[in-house]
Parts: sequence; C-alpha cells; structure tokens
Amino acid sequence: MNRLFKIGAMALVTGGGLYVSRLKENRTVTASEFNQAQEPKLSASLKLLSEGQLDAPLTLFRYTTCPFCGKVKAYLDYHNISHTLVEVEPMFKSQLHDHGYSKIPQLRLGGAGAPILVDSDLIVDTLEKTLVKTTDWKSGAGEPDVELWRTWAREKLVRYIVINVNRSMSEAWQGYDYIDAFDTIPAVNKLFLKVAGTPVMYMVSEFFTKPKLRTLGYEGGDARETIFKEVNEWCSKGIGQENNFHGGKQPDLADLEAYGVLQSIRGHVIYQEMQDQNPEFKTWLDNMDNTIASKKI
Ligand SMILES: N[C@@H](CCC(=O)N[C@@H](CS)C(=O)NCC(=O)O)C(=O)O
Repeated sequence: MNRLFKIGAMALVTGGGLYVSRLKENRTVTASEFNQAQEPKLSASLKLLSEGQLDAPLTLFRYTTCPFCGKVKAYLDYHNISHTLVEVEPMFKSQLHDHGYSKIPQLRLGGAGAPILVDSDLIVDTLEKTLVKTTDWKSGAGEPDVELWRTWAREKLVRYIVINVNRSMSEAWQGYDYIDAFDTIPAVNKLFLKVAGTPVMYMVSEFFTKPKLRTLGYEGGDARETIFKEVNEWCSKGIGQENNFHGGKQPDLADLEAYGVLQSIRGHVIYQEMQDQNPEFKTWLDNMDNTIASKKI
C-alpha cells in the first residue's frame, strides 16, 4: 500500500512537472507573432474562407473545459460556420502540430498543412473582419460597453470560474466529475484531468489566479459568493432589465464571449447554482442556448 502510494505520488509530481514545463514552452512566441509568421498563406486562406472556397472545413483544436475555446466555439456556432472539433489531449497535445505554439484554442483554416490561427481574441477578431455575417448581427466590436464586458469575461469571469472549481482540493477532484458527461473527451484525458489536473489547477488557483484577481478587485472571501456577485452584475448592468441580451434583442460579442466562457463549466454544480440564485441569469442562458440552436441548419 505504502509502495503504491509512493508510486502514485511520484506519478503525480512527474505529471505535474511535465504539465508545468508544457505551460512554460508556450512563452517562446506570442500569438500575434505566430499568426503573422504564416503570411502570406494566412491572408490567402482567409480570402478563400470569406469566398466559401476553402478546400476543407475549419478545424477547432480545443479542450471542452477551456473557457477560451468556448468563446471561439460560441462564435462559430452562432454564425453557423462549419467546423470540425478536435479534442486535444492535455499532456502531450499530440493532436497539435509541432509548430512552436501550444496554447489552445487553435483554428486551422482548411485541411492538413493549412495555416492556423491562435488566440481566442485574435481568432474572433479575424473572423469578424473576414466573414460576411447575417444582417441582424451587430457585433458591437469597439464599442466601450461591449469591450468592457468582453474584457470582464476574459479577465474576471474566467478567473472566478477557476477559483470556484478549485475551491478546495477535494472539491476540485469531485468537481471534475462533471467532465464524465462530455462524450467529446476521451477517457484517458478525463483520467489525466482528474489525476494531474486537480492538484495542478488547485495550486494555480491559489498561487496565480487569486493574487491576479486581487489586482482586479477581488477582496477574498467565499469564492461562490464572489462569482454570484459578478454574474448578478452582468445581469443588472450588462444585460439590463428590459433586454434579452447585452446586444438587446440579439446577442452581440459581449453575450457570445460571456456565454462561451461559461460553457467550459456546463454541467458543473456551479453552473446550476449560478442559475438557481438568479432567475434572470438562467433566462439569459436559456435565451443564448435557444438562439444558438436556432442558427444551426
Ligand atoms: N490568451 C489565450 C489563452 C489561451 C489559454 O491560456 N489556453 C489554455 C487552456 S484553457 C492553454 O492552452 N494552456 C496551456 C496548456 O494547457 O498547456 C487565448 O485567449 O486563446
């Protein structure tokens, strides 16, 4: 038993160490440098995409539980942009090509060998500039209130989710059960997420996410209360009483990105608790679900 425990602990430390070293690898090249380095092929593929002439559908490399990937997925779904999904295995990321950038999401613009756009903001902003959208789409890009809530989703909501999912080690472990319901995640990834992901994410939450959140106004206290306060403000100030969405009768980029981030915890107990404590939040989520479902042909 003692031996088993030691082997388990060693596996955990090795797994955690490898995982952290993968995270460091990501710092060698910035997302915009990576995208830029693929010119002029990238612009050529974007042109083909806008003309509907790509040789193969877009491929989104993602983790189902990644909030940034959720933003891109919500954008693609809302605009009914045809794409295939590849669930990345988080340890070795064997599905990603060895091209020097290993953060996800990554969006490949066509078949094997096609250029790859990285970084959720850059992906959304590029698609926004490239594609002709339906006439009822008003993204609100560049408008101060839309940008305010997009930043909120990316900077705060993502981090409040992290400190809630990882409130304690045991809760983090139990919390990861929600991924069992995702049939997009292979069993081996699920095991990895639970065994290595739980302790690593707990440490990340304590030593990186919380300090960063403090610089953004987090005063400590119960993680649940703080995320409830955030989503309640989103409802009262972001969406407003008379509107279905931040964008009014239709979603805009603020809605799509907040919703996309939240899809990373769909099925987690927090997802339900946030709706139970605020019926307006539930209504907005239902409206988003229905609107996105209605876009699929
Ligand atoms: N600013 C990036 C952040 C992407 C990001 O941090 N992705 C995480 C997954 S949620 C990642 O790939 N982390 C490194 C890893 O898993 O090795 C974006 O918006 O796309």
